[in-house]
Amino acid sequence: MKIIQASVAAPEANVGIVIARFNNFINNSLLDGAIDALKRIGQVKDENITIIWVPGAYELPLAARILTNSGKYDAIVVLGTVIRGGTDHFKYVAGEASSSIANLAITSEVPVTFGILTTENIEQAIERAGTKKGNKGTEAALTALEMINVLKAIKF
Ligand code: INI
Repeated sequence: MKIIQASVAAPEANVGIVIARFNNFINNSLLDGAIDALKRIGQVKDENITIIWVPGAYELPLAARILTNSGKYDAIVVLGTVIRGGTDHFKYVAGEASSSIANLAITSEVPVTFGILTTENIEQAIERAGTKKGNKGTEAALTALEMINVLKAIKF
């Protein structure tokens, strides 16, 4: 039996973080959580982390794709917050962002992790941005670190 499991230490990794400005009072906490996880847990060097701001969650996949295409990054962490409003806008923004990001990871073979909150209201978003329900940015960064090492172990 062969079992492959990876650690989250990736001291030589280059990581891109793509983050939306829309709802940035929440996204800044996701970013803090992601950077903390990359540096403190993953041992990623400060100079090997690149942060790209875009207007909203809808724009995240395009910027992430430019980064995966560049060949310079071992993983991309995507951060944003989509909060349900009075119309269907939420559905299109969140749906497009999530399916495009999933698709990008598969087609590029670069881990692109999903740190986008999709919530009913601001309170739920705050709970998931470093308060009682954890920090989705931290989670997305840890997942990126583990996937960097998983891919290293399974790629020939
Ligand atoms: N962008 C977000 O990141 N979160 C939202 O909650 C949101 N809502 O609800 O409208 C949002 N809209 C902007 C969108 O991402 C694009 O920037 C815009 O549609 C222009 O393409």
